[in-house]
Amino acid sequence: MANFEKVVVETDLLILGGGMAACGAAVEAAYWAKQNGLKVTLVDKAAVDRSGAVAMGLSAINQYVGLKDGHNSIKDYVDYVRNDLMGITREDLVANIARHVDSSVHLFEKWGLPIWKDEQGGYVHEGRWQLMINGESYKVVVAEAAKNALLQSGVGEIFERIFIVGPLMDGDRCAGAVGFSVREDKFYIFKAKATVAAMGGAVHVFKPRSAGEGLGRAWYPPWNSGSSAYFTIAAGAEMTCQEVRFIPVRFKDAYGPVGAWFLLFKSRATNATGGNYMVERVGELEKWGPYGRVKPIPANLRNYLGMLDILEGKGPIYMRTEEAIQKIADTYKDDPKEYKKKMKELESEAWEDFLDMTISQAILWAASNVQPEERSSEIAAAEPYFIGSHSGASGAWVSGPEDLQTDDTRKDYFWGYANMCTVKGLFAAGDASGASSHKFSSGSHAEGRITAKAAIKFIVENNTLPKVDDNEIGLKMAEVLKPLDTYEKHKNETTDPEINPNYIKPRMFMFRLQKIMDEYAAGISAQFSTNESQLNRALELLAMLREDSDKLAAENHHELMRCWENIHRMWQAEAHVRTVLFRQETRWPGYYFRADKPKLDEEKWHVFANCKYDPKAAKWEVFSRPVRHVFPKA
Ligand code: SFD
Ligand code: AMP
Repeated sequence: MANFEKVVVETDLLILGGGMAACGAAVEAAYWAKQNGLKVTLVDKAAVDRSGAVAMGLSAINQYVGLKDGHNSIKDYVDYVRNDLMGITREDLVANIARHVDSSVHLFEKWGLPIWKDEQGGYVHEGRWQLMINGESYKVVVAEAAKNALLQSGVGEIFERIFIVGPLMDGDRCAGAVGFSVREDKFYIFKAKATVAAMGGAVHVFKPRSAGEGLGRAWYPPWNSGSSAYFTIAAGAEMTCQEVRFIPVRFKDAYGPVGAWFLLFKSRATNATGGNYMVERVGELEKWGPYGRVKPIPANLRNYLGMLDILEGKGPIYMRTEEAIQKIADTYKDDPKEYKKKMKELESEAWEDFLDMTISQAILWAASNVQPEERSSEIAAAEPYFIGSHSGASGAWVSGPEDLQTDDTRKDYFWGYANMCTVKGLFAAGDASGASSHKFSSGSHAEGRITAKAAIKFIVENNTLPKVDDNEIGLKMAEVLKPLDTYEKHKNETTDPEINPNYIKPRMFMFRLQKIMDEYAAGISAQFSTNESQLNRALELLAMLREDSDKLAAENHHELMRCWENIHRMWQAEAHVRTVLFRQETRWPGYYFRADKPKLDEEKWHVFANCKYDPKAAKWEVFSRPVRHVFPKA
């Protein structure tokens, strides 16, 4: 076996990940740990300052309820999320985040994040729930507060560049995690009384549009690879909404955001013939039950109307940037000086929107001579991602807060500690927790805070370090490092290290996974459409892929990480395919279409589709759970 030093770390609370949810968890945990004399350990595969989805920055905070201004209520937000997710959402979880999110935003501002202000000193809204920010350094600001909270209070420690592979278990209780350094020959064993999984969602499970040297360019950051899903599945936790992937419509090829264009600049998107699918196809919305009639129209239905244009050969679809800018500037047309000033301002806002969060889109505009005030830009539906914090919903099935349960929901949605999975001592937040979409960066931070507080309560009430069998640790270490051994053993049996009959490199393995998902599980090549036979074929091919995962080979630390990232993706893929197969209807056209079950079926399928893997029996179970209301329906 590869010669790695074994490092054992004992702690009270273990926070896995260093993104928005983990940073929220760190701030809250530091406070409660100090009160209770506990230790907190945060582990990130990267450097907290720039890790996760917010690494490049963001141009907006997408969840701000504004309770203080009295414009919106918590119920308003719950109604919005329920409708956007076509009726399938955990209202207790959404409401819990909604009532805490504003305070996370106020903290961001206090820590130095510039939020746009209007002339009266109020926040500039992009849309009803979204605030405009100068967010290039958003993650650095949030990370600094998390690091200060943990390190200055003396309760915490932070490990960076440690890739977490999977859970440690003590019977039915989570006992911590194992991982390895991506820089040094060290294998880490973290033993903890409670563990928070906050390792983001997953990208590159599906074949991306990008090819060749652009391959790493996707909407979602390439380093979030399904570790949260794998961790919770491997611990035996119940998962939810694994079918609810997210497909963002983005500026084509560099994936620039569209929110500011649609909401702030009030832009239209039109097809090759100048038609507006949102107007011309409005009749289609009638087919999608009550959800087709709400405002805003759910994200998947907006996608779907555009996709119908593409299917009918009416592409490309263009964001009419030039028209939107002109329309706003026209309100100043009687004052040439003001008009010129406004045009300059709008032009710079357009560029800043990309420079704050998707720099490559600004580079693509520059490289292809696009001036947004003069020329439209193509938009397109991206490949599917798993991001339960945005407009998808996949994640672990977690307990809601006690005070938001009704007599009806208490039995199904509550088991003691907010955001605890169905596995004792294991908690999930941000993309790691499911059925609570539209939390975005701010809501994920708030959910991290909620989760850490509950996890500390769990520790105080269950204050024993779980036992971990040394034998099990030895087996895990051998399993984790195996790709290095496989490479060493067989590296000389080929003239090209990339191709060898005795092993498979992680890059090739990823291509194989992506091809299966793309062609059989409603990826881009399949026009986001699938059916029962295709899904069963995907499962056959995934089973063979799983067999071959035993032969993954790594030349160095970096490739070892790539091996495990792809194993994590493969498990996310399987949970997805099994759940799409289970749900016998089409509920989210625009995310995926079950061509053999092409209609919404409110009577039978107004339920959550949950799944669970039993690691001992090596068996999946997929089943439904009721959708119950905490608030009266809108
Ligand atoms: O509009 C391991 N999001 C946006 N939110 C907003 O509020 N405003 C926006 O403007 C947003 N836009 C946006 C957004 C996301 C993306 C990808 C883009 C644009 C391009 C959503 C938020 O970013 C998202 O909701 C939150 O970041 C979710 O928080 P969290 O904590 O669940 O995930 P994370 O921040 O990505 O952090 C993950 C962490 O896990 C680490 N990690 N650590 C150890 N071991 C492993 N195996 C690990 N695997 C991962 C990561 O390093 C990271 O620290 S808009 O365009 O949509
Ligand atoms: P995006 O850039 O698409 O991630 O959008 C940012 C925010 O605006 C998210 O909260 C989206 O749900 C929302 N959004 C984007 N486009 C629209 C639209 N056409 N109508 C309503 N909300 C939108």
